[in-house]
Amino acid sequence: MARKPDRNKFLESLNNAVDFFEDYSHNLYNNVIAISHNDADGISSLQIIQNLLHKMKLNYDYFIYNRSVSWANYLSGILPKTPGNKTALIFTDVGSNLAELVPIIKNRKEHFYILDHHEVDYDLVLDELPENLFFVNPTIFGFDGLDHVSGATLAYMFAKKINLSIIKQGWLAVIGIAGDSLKSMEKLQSFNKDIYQEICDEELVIDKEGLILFGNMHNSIKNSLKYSILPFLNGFGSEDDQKIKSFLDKIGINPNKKVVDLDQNEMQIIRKNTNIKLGHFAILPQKQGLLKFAFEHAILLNILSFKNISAAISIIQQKSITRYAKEIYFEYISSLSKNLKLLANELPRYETKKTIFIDAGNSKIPPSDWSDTASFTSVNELLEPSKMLFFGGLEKKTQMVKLSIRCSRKYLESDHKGVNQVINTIKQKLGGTGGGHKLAGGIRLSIPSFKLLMERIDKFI
Ligand SMILES: [Mn+2]
Repeated sequence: MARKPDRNKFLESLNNAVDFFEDYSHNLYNNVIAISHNDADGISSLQIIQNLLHKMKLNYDYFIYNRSVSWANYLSGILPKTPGNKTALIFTDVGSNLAELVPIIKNRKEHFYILDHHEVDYDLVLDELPENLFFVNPTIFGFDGLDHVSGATLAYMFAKKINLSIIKQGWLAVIGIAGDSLKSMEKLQSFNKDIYQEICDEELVIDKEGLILFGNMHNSIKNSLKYSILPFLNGFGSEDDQKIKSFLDKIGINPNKKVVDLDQNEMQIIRKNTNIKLGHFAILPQKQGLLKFAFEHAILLNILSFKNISAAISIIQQKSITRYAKEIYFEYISSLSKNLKLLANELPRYETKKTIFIDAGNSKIPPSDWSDTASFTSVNELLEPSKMLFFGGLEKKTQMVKLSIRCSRKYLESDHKGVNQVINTIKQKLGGTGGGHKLAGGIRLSIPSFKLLMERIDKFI
């Protein structure tokens, strides 16, 4: 994984898939099924592919996969009853569970194109993949699926090779990048960086420099201090309006001024008095209000994907936000900042040499919020990045202990086991259900198993 990315080998595999798809779509395919993931990156990827299929005048259907059922179950409802090679399937931002998928694909005649940036769960020998599978995944060539290339970046690269005018849909790729990387734009690397540059050069997206208060870039400085989720500003986050207002009055900043309207001098003053940083963010010029801001647009899609997937798919095509979506967004952001404030200041914590356990079991944070609270704790580096975070506790409804487990990239760099490996070890030794990837995952355990885990936690890690 730490090996140097092999750009040429990866591009070769991408070009190979592109060539086959182009050839067959002229004379063989009469229908295409697009399947994507239920988050901002997945929905952006899907839109890019749909645009391409529309331009190619191909019939298509689309489906969203939320990983709650096995691929076998899911695909049994989607694949044609009589197998044939006139249907192609394109998976975007999903489909690297090859252990599950390869046996299914082997028994089908349809052609499968998988464009994914998640790590493969399988001892992959490229030459031994079924002939009807075109597998494009930069992580097998040493690229990082978060920092280097998003699902939408990959979909964009694929589609643009077939039809150059897809470049006009580049703003979709920027939403995907923002949603998956959760970083300001100057931190993009490799393919993400290259295509972001290209899309800015085409003026489809405008790159701006300013104070980074993600979650509320569209708002007044007063509200942004209160509801920024990246960074979460301990001391401002979820505090009383009056406290924030009087701070801004004291340093001579109009509390109602929009973050994007602050001048150099005002930004300088705010930076001197807080630890807010300057950075780059992306503006979508053809959209309005909150949707103008790529990061906020992506967060909205991530939220809607869980609550109401058809609203998510509809809003990515809209210029302006609906009242419904705006309310859901505000509710999400305000409870997240409230939860982060509780976590940073009040919740009981137990530390060992290598871990921090934060008990949310009897707190005001509902179990349905635990996973997102843990994720934003980790990306905000609110806790020592050299330790693995276990966040959760007793879930009253199920009488099981539910834990969200997170670690930072820094943590992995010093040769520690990733979250997925730790979860597998716990499952082997203590039972429970769960899974995840190297930075994030979750597990449910019985109360006695949890007690044993707490006693021996450093051994598991
Ligand atoms: Mn993705």
